[in-house]
Amino acid sequence: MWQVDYREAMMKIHDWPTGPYPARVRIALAEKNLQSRVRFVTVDLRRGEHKKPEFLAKNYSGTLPVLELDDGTFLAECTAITEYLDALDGAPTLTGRTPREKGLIHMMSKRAELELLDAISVYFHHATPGLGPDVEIYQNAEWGLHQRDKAVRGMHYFDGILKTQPFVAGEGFSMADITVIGGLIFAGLVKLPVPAECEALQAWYKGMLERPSVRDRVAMSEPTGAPA
Ligand code: GTS
Repeated sequence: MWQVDYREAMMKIHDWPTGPYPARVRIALAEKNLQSRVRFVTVDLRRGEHKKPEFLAKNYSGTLPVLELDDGTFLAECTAITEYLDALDGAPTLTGRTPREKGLIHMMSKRAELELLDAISVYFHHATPGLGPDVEIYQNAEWGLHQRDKAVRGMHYFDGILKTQPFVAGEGFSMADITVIGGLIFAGLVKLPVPAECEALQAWYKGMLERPSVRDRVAMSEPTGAPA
């Protein structure tokens, strides 16, 4: 029986090029040097395409990004997709090599979602016009503002972490850094500044924005003129 060789097969990513969550997977792809193995399919968030039945059949949660494998498997959730991409070559660099590294990276990435990125997302969808009235069918501004304040506290937390170590989960760049980067990309989009006193977080982010995987994440899916 013919079997897909996951180490070689092409993949499809359903995403929105400038989105903060899609950025996480794009950064992971570039860190793993997998860009040439991927085709991007744009799902128009502002038109609510991610809430239509065709897309919900790919991801029940109705969120981006989604990785589609050659055998028809759909993987959602940035952490799950990153784990998959990181494991493909048998030499994980983003999700940890030792049990201790894996545990720390998972914990810090989850914390970056809870305390920063997801909180900013709730603020965006509830306390700002978000994706517009056709998509934002339920809004709770009080909850959104509460989450905005939580995100600012999260910035102070990660600033404290980065005062004591070079990366979010320790000595090396990992999925946890990517999640905080996603949070600060979203913060920039909703004009929620990193407090001036969070100097370690600001300095770390400046360095992160210079990493090629972060710098080139949107351009990754732009047409190159090469035959499709
Ligand atoms: N937990 C999910 C993950 O980690 O993948 C969250 C994904 C998510 O919220 N994605 C955003 C989305 O689909 C994409 S973007 O806003 O960053 O471009 N938002 C649309 C919505 O209606 O929630």
